Amino acid sequence: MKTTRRKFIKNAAQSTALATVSTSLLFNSVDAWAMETPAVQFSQITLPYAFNALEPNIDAMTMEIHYGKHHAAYIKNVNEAIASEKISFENEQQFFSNISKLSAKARNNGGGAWNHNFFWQVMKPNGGGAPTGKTADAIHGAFGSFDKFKEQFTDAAMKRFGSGWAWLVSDAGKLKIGSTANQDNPLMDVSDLKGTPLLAIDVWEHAYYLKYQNKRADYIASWWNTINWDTVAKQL
Ligand code: MN3
Repeated sequence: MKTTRRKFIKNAAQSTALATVSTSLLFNSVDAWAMETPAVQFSQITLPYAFNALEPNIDAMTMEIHYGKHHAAYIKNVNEAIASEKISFENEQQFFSNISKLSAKARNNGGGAWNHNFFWQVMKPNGGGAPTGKTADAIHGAFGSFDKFKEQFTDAAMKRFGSGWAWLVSDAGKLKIGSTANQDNPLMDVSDLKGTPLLAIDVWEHAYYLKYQNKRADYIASWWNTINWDTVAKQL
């Protein structure tokens, strides 16, 4: 995004320069401006479906509070941390791969901001079932069968003690299942599990307690009916 913006400014400067005499002045000021590239900012994606669209698997009130309160707060708080701590990383990738150098506020809220944007997109109304095409091939290749994959992923989600996430990642082309605590994710330098996230489930109690109370297993079983395999395929 920044490169694009910088290019745009350069292009604008170049075309302006053709029509003006103060070419060098203009270029100097543009270069000075471009040196101070803005730090990464997080923004909340628009939820790609209605709050009630994942019913009966995930209830509307949970979605409304989860998206509107929890996720919105992570976004606000990470951007506050970026400003107040003068964090200068230019993009999400740099931000997460240097997370060990940042504050707990930046780490927890940065993870929360990114993880939920991803989570909303790996779900859809009338989702679920088994993947097809290259996703099916990759899963069968790595885990033997879709059922074995499902079992292993569910196990990771069940065994994450306390709050956290379970993930399917591609680590240099190798598919792996694991989990992270709190709002950590596999993009973070502090994470044992590393790779490009393909699929994730939020197992914080706020993700399911209103409907499922303490029954995390029931939530996970229902969540399989929401998976948007198109999103998974796009990350592969
Ligand atoms: Mn959550």
